[in-house]
Amino acid sequence: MFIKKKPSWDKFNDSDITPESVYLQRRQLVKNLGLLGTGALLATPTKAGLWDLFNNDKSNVTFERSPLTFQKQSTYNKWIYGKQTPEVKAISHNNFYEFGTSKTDPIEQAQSLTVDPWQLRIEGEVQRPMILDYDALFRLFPLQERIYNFRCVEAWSMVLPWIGFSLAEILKKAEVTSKATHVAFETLYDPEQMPGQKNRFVGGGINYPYVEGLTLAEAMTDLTFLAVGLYGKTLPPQNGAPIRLVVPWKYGFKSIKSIVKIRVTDSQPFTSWNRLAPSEYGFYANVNPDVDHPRWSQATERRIGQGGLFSAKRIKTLPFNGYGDNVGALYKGLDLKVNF
Ligand SMILES: Nc1nc2c(c(=O)[nH]1)N[C@H]1C(S)=C(S)[C@@H](COP(=O)(O)O)O[C@H]1N2
Ligand SMILES: [Mo]
Repeated sequence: MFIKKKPSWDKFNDSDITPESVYLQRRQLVKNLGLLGTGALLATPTKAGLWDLFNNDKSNVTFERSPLTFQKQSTYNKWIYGKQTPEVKAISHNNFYEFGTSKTDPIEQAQSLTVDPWQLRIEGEVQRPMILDYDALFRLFPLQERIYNFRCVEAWSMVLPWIGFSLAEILKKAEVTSKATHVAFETLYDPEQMPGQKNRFVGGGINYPYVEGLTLAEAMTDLTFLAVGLYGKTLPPQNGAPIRLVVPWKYGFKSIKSIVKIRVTDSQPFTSWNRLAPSEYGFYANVNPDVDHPRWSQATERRIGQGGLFSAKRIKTLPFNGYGDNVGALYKGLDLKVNF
């Protein structure tokens, strides 16, 4: 299938993408300076740059990732600004509180996560509930690669090449009923495999399983993606294998990992971060430089993997993370300061 029309959110140039050789050279430089394997530092928005300098080692990665076949749609691989994040950063600087709250806990703790067998249930307000097994996740729809900007509420960001398909594809197949208003998502609950679920201190106080939600209109927008791969291969567990949500115009916490349930609902579902700290994390969580987090500004962000040795490059944050043309209409008439 050929994509004839370039989507308006598709603004990368191929020249923006860093060749692998360049970042491998950079890694060698950091290694020569003796900076590898120094260990994790506390990563707060202000310290993300320091973390970026010191942690560059993926020697503890053992999880095997399979190459994926996908449509090399160069039209999807474009973006407004910046280069693709080096893979080593994307798979070693993570938030996945089921494995601990520091940025390096996921890569260190998640390698033994069992992702096959897996079951993903689609249920609730649908005519055709489904249970998809591991293989179905890769077979159900043609896989596409989409390079998206990704911004965490902690004011760091990356540019990531996801592989997967639109959430809308699955929802169309399941035939959403006329009562549906929202879609709820749930991560695997397995305290034996996830130390953060076993121990409240390790898991950052979240009431597990991790849950998230979207309005039905948000869920049906083509931009809303279910990723099964990253950098041409299946997802590493620390990034949410075998399947995770990617909602590029919202703060990263909406992009729930390692999903076992998609439930179409007739009311707004609970979401983990909103339940934990409602004054800090709203249901919508649209990226918005004009609405600060109570404890820090959201006007700028640190682009992980770009900039000099001593700091990640700081860039301006865009409304809806740059995707306003695509999704702005979903929020017509809504006060985005109240509905943050
Ligand atoms: N189940 C689950 N999903 C999650 C999280 C989490 O702790 N648990 N963290 C979220 C946050 S805050 C961010 S920024 C992204 C990070 O995705 P990445 O590690 O692949 O960059 O995952 C999101 N999805
Ligand atoms: Mo985040």
